[in-house]
Amino acid sequence: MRRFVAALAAACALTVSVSANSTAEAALPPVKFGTFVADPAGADLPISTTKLNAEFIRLTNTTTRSIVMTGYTVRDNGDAHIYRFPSGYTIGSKRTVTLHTGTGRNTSTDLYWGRTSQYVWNNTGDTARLLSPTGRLVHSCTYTQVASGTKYC
Ligand SMILES: [Ca+2]
Ligand SMILES: [Ca+2]
Repeated sequence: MRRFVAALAAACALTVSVSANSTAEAALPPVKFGTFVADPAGADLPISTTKLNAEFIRLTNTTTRSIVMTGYTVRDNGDAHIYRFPSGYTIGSKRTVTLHTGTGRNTSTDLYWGRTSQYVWNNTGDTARLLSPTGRLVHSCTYTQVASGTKYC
């Protein structure tokens, strides 16, 4: 009997942890940051398009519907750099887009900030923030200096 009670308690604990987990999932931001490469491998200088594009941050649409990103912005610490999504740009359900710092042709999977002479994400630490068209904070992610140069938001 005691063993049965213990097993029942374990089953209940499992149930609780599962439901806590689904609550956490429900609280996910509709669009959230993922891989954040603030300090790609190798020397920053001299600057090249390849190096600028090796610096990137990913965004994923966590919802079951497409989200039109018109008016959304990605900002760094102190709004020193502000990225505006192209008008009408849409991220499909569960899709991920990579926002590169440099220049290139925008596609459904890759976007380009358009910078040619400066990085966006400080190697010593920086905070990425995604703001809605009305200026509401949708998600933020802080990179603190690590050897890999990468934060998984
Ligand atoms: Ca950097
Ligand atoms: Ca910065």
